[in-house]
Amino acid sequence: MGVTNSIPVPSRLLSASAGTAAGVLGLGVAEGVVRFSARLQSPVVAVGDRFVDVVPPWLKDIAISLFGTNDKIALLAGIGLFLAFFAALVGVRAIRSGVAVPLMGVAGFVIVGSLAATFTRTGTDLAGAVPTLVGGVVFAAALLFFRFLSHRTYEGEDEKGVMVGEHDDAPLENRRSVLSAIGGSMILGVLGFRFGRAGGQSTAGLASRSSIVLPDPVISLGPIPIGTQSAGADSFITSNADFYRIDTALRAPQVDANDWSLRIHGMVDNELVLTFQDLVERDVVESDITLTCVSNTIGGRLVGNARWTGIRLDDLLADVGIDPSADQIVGRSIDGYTCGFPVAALDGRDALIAVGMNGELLPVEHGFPARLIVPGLYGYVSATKWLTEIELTTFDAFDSFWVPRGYAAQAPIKMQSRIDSPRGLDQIEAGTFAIGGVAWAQPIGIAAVEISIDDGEWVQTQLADELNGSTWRQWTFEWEATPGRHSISVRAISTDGTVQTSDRTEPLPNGASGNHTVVVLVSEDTQ
Ligand SMILES: Nc1nc2c(c(=O)[nH]1)N[C@H]1C(S)=C(S)[C@@H](COP(=O)(O)O)O[C@H]1N2
Ligand SMILES: [Mo]
Repeated sequence: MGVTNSIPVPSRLLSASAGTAAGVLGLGVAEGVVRFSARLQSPVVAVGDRFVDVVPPWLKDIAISLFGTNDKIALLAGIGLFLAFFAALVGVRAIRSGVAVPLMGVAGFVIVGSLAATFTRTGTDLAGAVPTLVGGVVFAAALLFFRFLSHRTYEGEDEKGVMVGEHDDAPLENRRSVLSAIGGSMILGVLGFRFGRAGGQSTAGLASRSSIVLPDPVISLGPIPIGTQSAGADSFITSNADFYRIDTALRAPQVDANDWSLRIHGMVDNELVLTFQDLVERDVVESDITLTCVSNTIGGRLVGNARWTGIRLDDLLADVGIDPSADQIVGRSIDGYTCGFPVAALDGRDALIAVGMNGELLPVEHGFPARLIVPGLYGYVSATKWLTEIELTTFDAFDSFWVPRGYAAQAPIKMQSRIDSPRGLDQIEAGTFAIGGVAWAQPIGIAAVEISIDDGEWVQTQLADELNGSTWRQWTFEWEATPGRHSISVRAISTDGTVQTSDRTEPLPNGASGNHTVVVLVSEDTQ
């Protein structure tokens, strides 16, 4: 029968594994090469960055609500899974039939990766594509090698007259060389990844952060008064570890403070360039400010309160002199990200170029070595991390990063209030229960917080002490919980008498509004 003379085809599983292994090796080599120069771009991060740049804001908000601040990990994992699937498919095609189509597929991916790595947010640099090209060549070469190896194995059997038939599997000893090549490639690929991540450019920020110290403030604020903390509310100060992180950078930029400089330019009288040393030689101040993200949904945790150490922006800009026709201050990050806010926001509030957060230098994820913080404005318009430039311009002349993507050009933080305990659908026992939470109306502050149980009348809660108008204010309410299912809603009133609106809006385009409501299940007191 003709079938006994045909060369058996390596199994789908084996071919798919070989394809994946070639992919891991190619990508691992690419990620390893990245370590040698800051100009070399990681293909995965470059593609992810371009993806973040083009993703519509509503999809970003869905991703944040699904994955929270793990949205970056989710995106990278998604890219990884997609690539693994593609590499497996390429392996099956390349090993079991012709190589032309799969190699064209690989070339397609290399082109996409190279473009993403060449045209970055900060400019165009062909060198960025080098790791992708190297990785692509390694991927293709490994694929051809696996094809050769598996076919040689099978053809060899045929020549030796080993009975080969419709069954896919080669004898164990022949399959072993293919399997060990697969294993070897996987290991080499992972080592490449680790090499790329282990040092050089990828830890410059961390290294430089441990070589300098936080400057002392001219006048240091006292300890946070304990009267600011309410029963049932989250910690008044959010620790750096618990502070939410939102940015478009898949990997936090690693900035060496010794190479860093801040350029202040545009519609100014005297352009200025400051080194880190120049910056911290100015008067250093401290301020407690609650930062809020426009993507925060009602009851969400994309809000944090920290003590910031920094330099007053109004003083610095007074020194350079602002052209009276400039109406926008743009902060530009080392990765090209931009925020923009009104010159008019500098009305005496503590807008800072911050270098410290809760008594330490800024963590790398929160913008080391310097970032902007402006009380009362959402982070996306004001709080540029990894700050390298401040440009005075107009709203007519320039749109910051999120504006062309549908978010408002001007975005004061909306007054909000949140119930921290109980959490939604908590089960508690009947009896006295401390309902508690936070409310914010930066920079003017909160005058009252009210709750309504089971849609009843709004009743006053007990406010904790106010620290300043730009921090959140905590509140608590001693509730006699009765058995059953209850809903609790909260609303705030600011110091100018405005009552928080119950009209619900989405985060897009200028922040969510509406009352936070939780439903709680109260069981009979068991005592
Ligand atoms: N360079 C840079 N700065 C940025 C962003 C960014 O994407 N890149 N995101 C802004 C947004 S949307 C917010 S809410 C705050 C969040 O600051 P945090 O991560 O320190 O909490 O940073 C702002 N600064
Ligand atoms: Mo944000």
